[in-house]
Amino acid sequence: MEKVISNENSTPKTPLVKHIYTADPSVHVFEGKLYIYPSHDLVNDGLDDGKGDHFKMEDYHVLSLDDIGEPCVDHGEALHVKNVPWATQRMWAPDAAFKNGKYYFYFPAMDKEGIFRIGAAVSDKPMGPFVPEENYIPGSFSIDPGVFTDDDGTTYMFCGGLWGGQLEKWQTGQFVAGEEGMNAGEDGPQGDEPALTPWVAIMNDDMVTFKDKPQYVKILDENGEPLKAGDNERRYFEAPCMHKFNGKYYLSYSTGDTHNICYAEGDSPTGPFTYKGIVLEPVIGWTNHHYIVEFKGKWYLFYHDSSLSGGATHLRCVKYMELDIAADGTIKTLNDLVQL
Ligand code: FUB
Repeated sequence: MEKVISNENSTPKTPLVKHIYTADPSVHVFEGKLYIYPSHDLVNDGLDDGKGDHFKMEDYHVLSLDDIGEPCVDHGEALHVKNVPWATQRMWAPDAAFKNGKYYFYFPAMDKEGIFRIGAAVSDKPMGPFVPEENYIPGSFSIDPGVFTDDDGTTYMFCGGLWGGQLEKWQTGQFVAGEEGMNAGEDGPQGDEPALTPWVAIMNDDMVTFKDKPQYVKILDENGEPLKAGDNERRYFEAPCMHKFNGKYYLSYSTGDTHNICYAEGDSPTGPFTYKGIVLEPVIGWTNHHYIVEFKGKWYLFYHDSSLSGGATHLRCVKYMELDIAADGTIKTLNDLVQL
């Protein structure tokens, strides 16, 4: 693996690295450093056909920061689709975890039937390289695995994405092919019907299988009713992330076509969660995807935008900002209003 060290110190609202395009950050404190697990956007001439074909994503690089403000290190390729026996394409937003002395890397990819599944890969080191399992995690589907380990050691995987992420296709419990791209939402609930939500599964101790079938979480409004499918400003779309603050659990996520990062609060990691507000307003580019992490007593939001490529939706760059969280868990809304 070829290591590249940024020649600039990391600063808020600035791309962590500029020699490759990165997106969809997940961030963990391992061995006292911040390890960033992003997607890797490759240059692609394909037009945005609404199906996600403009995203050319076939491998992953792991980044790290010794400390906030230090230059970012790119540890090189950690996993490539060509080495994953069951996967064919679309290595989208990943996450990682540490247990039993091993590092686990989780990633969505399309299987040989064009269905998104979640894969697991293992390494002795936080930066990989990661050795993939022969098959995807049995029972997994859709995109954007977000992994959270609670103080009691239980690890949860949250997952799911609308439209190109195929969450609408699983409402019967089986994959049902249907509309694609921008029209995929027509296969899901509409208007006042309850919106779709991410699923959660508890990981077995082996960290590569689930204890039980995934269950959909509940995201409720201020009246205790499920958020509605037509409530595009607040309903779940993709990018689930869980953080724990003062004993409460916070599920944050992207609203997709309205481009917000929102959050909802619950008393248990499996919910129900009640909608609280916006963490990050829309950024340059269509997608908005983030991670919330505590490091050395401060909270940070890692996110991406398309500023480095001058606005190309499929060529993004990971950045960070410090988060302001009040004692009651309320998060102050942030924005990154880049002028291109
Ligand atoms: O990077 C590909 C997809 O775009 C991710 O899986 C979504 O979260 C969105 O950021």
